[in-house]
Amino acid sequence: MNQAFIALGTNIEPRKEHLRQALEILEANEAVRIQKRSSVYETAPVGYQDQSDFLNMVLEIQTSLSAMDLLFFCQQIEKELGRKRDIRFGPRTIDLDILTFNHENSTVERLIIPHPRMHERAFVLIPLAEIAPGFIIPVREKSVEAYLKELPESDKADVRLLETEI
Ligand code: PH2
Ligand code: MG
Ligand code: MG
Repeated sequence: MNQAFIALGTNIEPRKEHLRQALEILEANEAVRIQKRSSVYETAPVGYQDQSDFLNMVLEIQTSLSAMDLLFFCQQIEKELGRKRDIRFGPRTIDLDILTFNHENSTVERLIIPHPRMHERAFVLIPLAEIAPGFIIPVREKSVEAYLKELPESDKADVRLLETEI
C-alpha cells in the first residue's frame, strides 16, 4: 500500500458539488481508500488573480496504484467533471494535485513529487496541517506545521474555514 496526500481545488460553480463528485469517484475506486479529509476552505486565488475564489481541501489516501496511475486517475476525474485546460493557473471545475507519494522524490514526465509549490501555498498547508501537522515534507525535511509558521499572515488570511463537512 502507498500513502498519498491529494489537494483538491475548484473555482467554478457549483463548487461544493464538484468537490462532492470528485470524492464520490475517488471512493468508488477499490484501489483507493480515503483515510482523512480536511475541512473545506474558501481561498483567494493565488497566481493568476483575475478569477473567482476557490474551495480547497486536502485528502490523505491509501492506494495500491502507482504514482503514475494515481495521476492518470486524477486526470480522469478532472475530465469527467468537465475540466478544460486553457489558462495556466486559471479557473477550473476541479483540480486534483498529488502533493506527496510515500516519501518519494521523483519526476516522471510531468509528475513532480513532492509537489514543487506545496510548501509555499497557504491553501495547501492550512488544510494539510489540519489532518497531518507533523508530516515531514519529503526532500524539504521540514514539517507541514513548520512551513505554515513561516508563511506571511496575509497569505493565511486569504484562507478561510468554510465547512467542516462536505
Ligand atoms: N490553484 C492553482 C492556482 N491558484 N489558488 C487557490 N486559492 N487555490 C487553488 O487551488 C489554486 C490557486 C493552480 O492549480
Ligand atoms: Mg493545482
Ligand atoms: Mg493540477
